[in-house]
Amino acid sequence: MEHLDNLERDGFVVVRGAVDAALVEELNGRIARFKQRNAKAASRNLDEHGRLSRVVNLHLVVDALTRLLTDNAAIAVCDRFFGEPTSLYTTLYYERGSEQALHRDTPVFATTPAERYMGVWVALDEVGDDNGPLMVVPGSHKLPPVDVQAIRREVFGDGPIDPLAPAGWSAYQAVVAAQCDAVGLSPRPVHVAPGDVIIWHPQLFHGGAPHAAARMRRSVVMHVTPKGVPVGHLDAFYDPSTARQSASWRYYRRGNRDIARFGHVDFGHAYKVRTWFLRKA
Ligand SMILES: O=C(O)CCC(=O)C(=O)O
Repeated sequence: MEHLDNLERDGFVVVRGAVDAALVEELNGRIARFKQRNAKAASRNLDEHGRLSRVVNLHLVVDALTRLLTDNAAIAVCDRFFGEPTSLYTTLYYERGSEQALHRDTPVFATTPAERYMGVWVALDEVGDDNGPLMVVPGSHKLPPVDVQAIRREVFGDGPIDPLAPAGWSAYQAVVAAQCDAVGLSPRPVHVAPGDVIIWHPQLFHGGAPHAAARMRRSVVMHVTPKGVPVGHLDAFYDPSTARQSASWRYYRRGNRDIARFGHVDFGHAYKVRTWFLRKA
């Protein structure tokens, strides 16, 4: 499996054309319809060009998006990495570049056991330097272990750990950034065509480049794990003894895959809408 070897070597792999062009077209059409049918709910999330940003779990109301799990040649790489079938935990949909600073996902995808998570990024548009490509730091998944307990003491002292504390997130990312600098690892953009899929290792340092162009950058990130793996946030990351031992959500089935069931769609972490208030597309 050459893709898996590349993933282990570089911390990410690009699987070209893993999703059929016809499926990409269908999904783009369904999402456009979702926006029309839910104009009011979506409106507060749109930018000046009418583009959605960071919509969490859109697949719960645009069911065809689950085909990015069931009809995606790249998922075989995740199955091999996990050594068991890949399930869907959550998704993130963007119509513009995320412009996120370089980071590792592990503080908010703290699985038990560790490293049972992957990011699967599906391009629904052509992405080049002007429309916010994903940035990756090849080799950053192999940096020496970080002293997470030292960061915990510095940020939280003996106090409680807020699962989403910005300081707990950024202190860890700053240490990884310093490690990259120290050994000369630097970010590079990944240019993709519709249907290409980028998979990243749980420890890959990555982010989103600035998006200057008015054109869209439609993409879906699937956060995948094996079925039943609990996923915690900063509290589980900094104090694994508090982590749940099993997932607290149920799953539903699509094709031969399992998908975590949640009750709402989150628009940019600014507001949430219950799925039954949204018109499906
Ligand atoms: O899509 C992007 O620009 C970055 C996505 C990302 O960093 C993430 O989902 O963790």
